[in-house]
Amino acid sequence: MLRYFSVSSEVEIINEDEIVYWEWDFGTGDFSYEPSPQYTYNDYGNYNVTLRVMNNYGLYSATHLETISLIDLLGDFNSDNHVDVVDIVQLVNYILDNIMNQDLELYDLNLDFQVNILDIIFLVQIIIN
Ligand SMILES: [Ca+2]
Ligand SMILES: [Ca+2]
Repeated sequence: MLRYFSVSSEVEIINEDEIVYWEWDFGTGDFSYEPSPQYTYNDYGNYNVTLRVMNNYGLYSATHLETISLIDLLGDFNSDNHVDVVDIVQLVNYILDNIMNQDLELYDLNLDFQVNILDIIFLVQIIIN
């Protein structure tokens, strides 16, 4: 369940040419001092990512804070970053419209190689939890 998060230091506070120091705090106790680090989170959740930079005169910027949400998108059939009743409707429509069991990889949530009512139940449980 690794989720990959890429950040870049496009901060308007200081002219980028003058920045000599970057301090990223990924909200996990891990830091990076690269201009555009890549960081992998081990768990889903909300993380406060902060960036502070220093220019060549030794002046620090204000801390730039962004909260990122890493969520499990299993069951997000319409790719709107939410797993909700709209996805249930899409799954129900799929089951009603298709008897060939195509797109198993997408719709077979409980991995029994069939797309049927059990997958709807599985999806409902995802949403409830
Ligand atoms: Ca969705
Ligand atoms: Ca299934």
